[in-house]
Amino acid sequence: MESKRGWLKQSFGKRLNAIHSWNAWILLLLTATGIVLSIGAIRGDLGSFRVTLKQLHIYLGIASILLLILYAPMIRKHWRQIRTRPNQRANLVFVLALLLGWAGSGVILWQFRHMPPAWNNSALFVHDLLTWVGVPYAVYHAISRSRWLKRQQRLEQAAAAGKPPVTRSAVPAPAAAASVAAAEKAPVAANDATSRTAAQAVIAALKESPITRASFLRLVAGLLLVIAVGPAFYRWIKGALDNGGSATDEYVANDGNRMLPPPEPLPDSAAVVGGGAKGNFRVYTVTEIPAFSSDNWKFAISGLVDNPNAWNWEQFLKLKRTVQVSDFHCVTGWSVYKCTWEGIPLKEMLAAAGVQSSAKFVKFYSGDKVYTDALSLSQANGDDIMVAVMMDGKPIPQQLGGPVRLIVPQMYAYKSVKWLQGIELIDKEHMGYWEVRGYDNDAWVGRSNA
Ligand SMILES: Nc1nc2c(c(=O)[nH]1)N[C@H]1C(S)=C(S)[C@@H](COP(=O)(O)O)O[C@H]1N2
Ligand SMILES: [Mo]
Repeated sequence: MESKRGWLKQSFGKRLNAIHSWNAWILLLLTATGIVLSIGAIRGDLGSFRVTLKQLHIYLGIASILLLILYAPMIRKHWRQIRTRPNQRANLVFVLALLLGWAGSGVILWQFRHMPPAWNNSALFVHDLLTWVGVPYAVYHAISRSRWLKRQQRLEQAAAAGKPPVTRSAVPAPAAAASVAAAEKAPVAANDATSRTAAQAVIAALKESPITRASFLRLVAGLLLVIAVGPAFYRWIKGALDNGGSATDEYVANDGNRMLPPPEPLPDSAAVVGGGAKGNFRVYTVTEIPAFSSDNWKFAISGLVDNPNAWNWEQFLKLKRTVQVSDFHCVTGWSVYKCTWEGIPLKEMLAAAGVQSSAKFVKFYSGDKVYTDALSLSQANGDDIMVAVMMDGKPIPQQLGGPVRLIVPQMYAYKSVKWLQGIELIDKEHMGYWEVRGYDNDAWVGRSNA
């Protein structure tokens, strides 16, 4: 209450300024945390800090929404104040649209567990798009309105008018107005002075080159930003709007795995019964992306089973496979729909291994030697859980977890261990790589109690 009165006591301009600079700082921190969070390649380096960082990003986002709420009652007056400045009005509309868009999509992503996956996917797209557009804009805004550039501009104007530079603080508006008024009041001599000033102004305007140094610098800053961000933005938007999974084709074409012979697709797989995956995977790893060769690749099931087994590639390819179509959802919001997976149903593999009654959990080991995860035995016996070898009729490429990865379609994909090489039946619950670092062990999509 006290602080609120204090806030309201301040002049309108002061409050606007405070909101503006708070907004700038929060935006800077949101950008920094958001960019770090979005880089797939440093997930492993961040480890559990990633979860903290995400929480921080969310708090900052809430703070920025609070600022919008503080600003809301001021908007009418502010809008009127800048009625003669179309640029400022355009800027205001644009910035408000950005902030509202970020806030709306951010809240959806924050509350992803209560949202349908398609909402998360769209929200992530909007959040990313606004970032690609908004952050360069904010940088440009900061440069072009920086005190330094404004001073440049004043210096130039002054130079063009042949006068010593005038700084805003040196001649406050009232003083300037007073001197003009005084000049008008004075007789003859003043009249002379007025017309001289007017004439000088005309000449000054003529001298002013259409491209001033300040506007040139602004142009350069804008161009540099476009050059710096443009190509990456182009790649991102191409991938985001591409519904056919062209990135996957590229991974398949440049696969670093050497698995011979290649798996022969089943008819449903060769015909891609799902019609082809819709969307692009984001390649996630917590290690370097490993490469495998059929010369030394092995797959084993062991632990509390009657028939532990190990296969080399050729033997593994003889296991009976089936084909299924399923969606793939990452906990960070993106989804790939209608993937046609071919592989060995996990429950068949478990049945063949002869699970002992003391076994309660199934632990999965990645060939990256770092990543693990686990399912309860009853979860692991779900019909659609697959030890996958092919996607859309092609071998799973290295980037997407090939030669063999786990697919748990109804859970967030951190359960879908890439480069799967080991399955162990255990009697105690095991917390997987991300679960240890703060992810929910309950990973069901859209039906969580968390
Ligand atoms: N070995 C391993 N498996 C993994 C991960 C990983 O980092 N390492 N990331 C998980 C997460 S969080 C997701 S969303 C999916 C991503 O699969 P993709 O890289 O094929 O898109 O893999 C899952 N399996
Ligand atoms: Mo994920």
